[in-house]
Amino acid sequence: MAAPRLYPHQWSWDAAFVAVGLARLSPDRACTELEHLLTGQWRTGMIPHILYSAEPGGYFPDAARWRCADLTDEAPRVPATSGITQPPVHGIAVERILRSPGGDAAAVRARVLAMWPHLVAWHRWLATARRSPATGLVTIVHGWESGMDNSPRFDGPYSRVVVGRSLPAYRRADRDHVADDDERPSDEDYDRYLWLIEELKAVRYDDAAVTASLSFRVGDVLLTAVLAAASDALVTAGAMIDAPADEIAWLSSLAVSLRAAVGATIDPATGDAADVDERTGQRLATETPARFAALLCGTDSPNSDTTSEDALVERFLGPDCCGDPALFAVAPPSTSPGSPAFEPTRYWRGPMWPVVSWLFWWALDRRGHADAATRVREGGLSFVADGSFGEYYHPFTGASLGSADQSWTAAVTLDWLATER
Ligand code: 9WN
Repeated sequence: MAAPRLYPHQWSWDAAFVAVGLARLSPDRACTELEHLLTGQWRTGMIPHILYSAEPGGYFPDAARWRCADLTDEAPRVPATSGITQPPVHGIAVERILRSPGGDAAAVRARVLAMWPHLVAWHRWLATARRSPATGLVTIVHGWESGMDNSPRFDGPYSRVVVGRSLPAYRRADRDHVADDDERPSDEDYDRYLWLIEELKAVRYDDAAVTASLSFRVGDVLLTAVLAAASDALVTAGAMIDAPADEIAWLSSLAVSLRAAVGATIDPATGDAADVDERTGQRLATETPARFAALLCGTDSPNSDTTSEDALVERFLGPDCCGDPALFAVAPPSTSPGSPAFEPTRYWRGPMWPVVSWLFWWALDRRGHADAATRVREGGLSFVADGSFGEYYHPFTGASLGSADQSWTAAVTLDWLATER
């Protein structure tokens, strides 16, 4: 479960982070986490963003709202799933499982080898069904697919989603579990989230129809960078388990082309990467971690002053991001305090999310920026030190917000602490 009360089901990218944390305690349990997630994989290769537990649990939208198995044979009947996806962090988790010392190493390798074809199918689906021919970025068709639901990154695209009158009535369940409504997306946001589900159902989740017709279509630069980084991680993992050479080579070339697509969004004047509205072609520059997407996967851009990796790291740690003097500790806020869109307690519009810090920490460490990585890890640990394992944190006071006992927050804390030792 992503969290016992607010999110009593398995979420896709949460599960990958959970596996990262579990790998430190038990690589076997980490494998079990991912194997369970793969039971929900669609025949197309898509890993859906939610696998519903058999217990209803009170989360909305529930499986009945999606009706996936009724509408398409591509979806499994059991477990019931949602009909959209989430960022592909899983390859990163797999590499870390293989590198973890505990457990029976040969048995873990065998389990990862059994998962391998599913992971390749997953990357292939993203690289084919969801790759924009125009930008080379991975297209998302719902803000939930980014994992950063109401981020200002999507304000423009969501403003172009017109909610139809036929939107069936619904009742939000999320606010039953969160102290303050200001910590969640607005009702207007929810109408659009629910309307997009109706659009998906209308085309029976058919991939081609979805990417041609949905009224929300965004080239997600951060998700694209995650896919590049996860493909690189799978290349390393594949070599450790003797996976088929042609598949390893394909993943390696995929990473190269995704890196180029991320790099192509970079504005040479600022060094910022950006999402792209695939409906209008508009570049969506925002003061969010998306502008540092190239730090996750590296970039081929020329080593000029603004776009070199060192310059990016400096800006990432600087006053417009992790180094804003008002911040409680070093961490990339979900929206920079200097941005007009910043709201300190509202979900992805300002709070600090430990998993996002973890991702940048992981990338900085892997790409040889050891001092920067240490600062981000120490900052992240300062936020989570109260032991509440909040879903997100107030960027100035460090107060825990949203759901408590959030699994992925506990998982990245475990991983950070184990690194210290
Ligand atoms: C919708 C589970 C998920 C995370 C997302 C986060 C939040 C869901 C919601 O919770 O989204 O998927 O209902 O708000 O935004 O990143 O995976 O923790």
